[in-house]
Order: sequence, then C-alpha cells, then structure tokens
Amino acid sequence: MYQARDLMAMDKDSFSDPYAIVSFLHQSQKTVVIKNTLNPTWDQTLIFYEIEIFGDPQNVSDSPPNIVVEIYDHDTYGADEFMGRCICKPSLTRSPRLSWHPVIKANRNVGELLAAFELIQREKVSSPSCFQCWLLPSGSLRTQQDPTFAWC
Ligand SMILES: [Ca+2]
Repeated sequence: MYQARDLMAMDKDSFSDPYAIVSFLHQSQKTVVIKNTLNPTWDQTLIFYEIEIFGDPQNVSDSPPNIVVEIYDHDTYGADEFMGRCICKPSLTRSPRLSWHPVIKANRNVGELLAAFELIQREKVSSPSCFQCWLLPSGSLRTQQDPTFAWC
C-alpha cells in the first residue's frame, strides 16, 4: 500500500485523514492514519498469515480472489467516514509493480490508489501436498491442506 491521490475532502478543513482497510477473504488489516491530506502516503506492507484458499490451484492461479481496499476518513469524534473502495486482483508474478487503481464510491471515481498485491505460492519441503501463498503488500497467505488441494 503505497499511496492514494485526489481523494475526497471529508472534513471542514477541506482535508481528510485517510487510512485503508485491506481485506482478503476472511482477513483484513489497516494502514496507519495519515492526517490532513487528500494525497496520503502510507508506504506500508501488510502481510496476511494463515489464509486458506480451497480449490484447484490452477483455478486459483487463473482467477485469484479479489482484494478489497476500503478507504476511510478517521474522525476523532464520531464514526469514521467511508471515502471509497478499490477492487483489486493479486498478482502471481513476483515483485509486481505498483499500479494505480480507481477508488469508487457510489459509481463515481473518487481518487486513485497506488499499490501492488502479490500472491506467492510456495511448496513446502516437508509435505509435497502443502503450499504456502503470500499476498503482499496486503498480506500473506499460508495454510496446509489435504493432498486434494495445494493452495495455501
Ligand atoms: Ca477526519
């Protein structure tokens, strides 16, 4: 999660205090809050652990689950406000480049997110039927499975 730009102003001072919640399957993580900006730079790598993906590894590889990034404005008083959402695909190539993703709210484009999402599959030496997958920067995936399925 590198940065976002051209986000909406949610506060009276014409700025926002943006942070992002990154969700992959049943897990989610937050970035830090960047105060008083519409162009936050988080520069954070979020790693997810212990995520299981069931299914044929080839299918998962061909069509990996989406990553959902939701951006919120932090408020000291009251509930944080939703600023927009990105639906992203993880890359299965190593060290994917950062790319811009549209931030959408109510069918409107409300900024862009610069991020890279990596899903790494690794076979465990101890058990040929088990793989480990990492999703970066939004997270790492790892799981052990029966021989039927070889993902995470
Ligand atoms: Ca705020």
